[in-house]
Amino acid sequence: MKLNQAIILATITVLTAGTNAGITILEDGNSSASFDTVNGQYSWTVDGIEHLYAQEFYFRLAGDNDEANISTLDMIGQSASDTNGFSDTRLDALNTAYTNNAGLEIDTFFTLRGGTPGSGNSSITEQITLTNTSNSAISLSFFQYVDFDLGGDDTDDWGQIVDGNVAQQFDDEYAISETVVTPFPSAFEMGDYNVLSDYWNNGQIDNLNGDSFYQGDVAWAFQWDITLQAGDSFLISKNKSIVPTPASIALLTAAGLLGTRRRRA
Ligand SMILES: [Ca+2]
Ligand SMILES: [Ca+2]
Ligand SMILES: [Ca+2]
Ligand SMILES: [Ca+2]
Repeated sequence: MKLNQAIILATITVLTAGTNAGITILEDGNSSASFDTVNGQYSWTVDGIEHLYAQEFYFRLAGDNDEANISTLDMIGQSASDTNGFSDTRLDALNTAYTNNAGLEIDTFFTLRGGTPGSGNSSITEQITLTNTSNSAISLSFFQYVDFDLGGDDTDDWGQIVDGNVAQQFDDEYAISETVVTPFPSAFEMGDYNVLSDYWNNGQIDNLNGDSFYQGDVAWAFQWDITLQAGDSFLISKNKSIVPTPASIALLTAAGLLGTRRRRA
């Protein structure tokens, strides 16, 4: 079991007081999404149900010995906005830009679209832009790390990577699907959050191992290996959707997939 959300919130409050970390809460329809400037997104609630433990972005420049959270870069600016005021006047989008002061800029843009109250549906679109403002090429690996605990618990979840660019996670009540619209990831990994969360800040280079199935406290990551020529930009575009799933269908699907894996083992 992991720390519950109450402890996480208390920790973030302390960090806020100590390091001037900002917290932004987006709201739309039946949903809210919360972000802090130290780690990234730490909450996604749909009809009051918490589904997300963490989503964080990491990078490793050529020559670095480990991956670092993009929040270790200098923040250029951050702004939340209302992109659908005609239907819901609350803030639903967050734009944050970072720089390493050596020509690399990383810009993240999240847009939350909640469903109607009681529907259990919600989606977030994400665009990450990496830009080289220097006069020489920059090579780096960029990582998205995400740990959903669907329905607020991690005990009944399983997940898979399909076709190298779609991550799916299920329990008996909910499903989350993330599609990397563009560009195709260089690598992926579906596994236990204990394993994946140790990749970052562990003092060594880690690359994702291509595992595509896990049952338990599921987490996943995508990796992009990039060389940005002078003046170039690299845009990563992703969509995430949470939907409720009829228990019978989810259980049948899980049973069928697990049966297949047993025969192969
Ligand atoms: Ca709005
Ligand atoms: Ca669950
Ligand atoms: Ca590492
Ligand atoms: Ca999890």
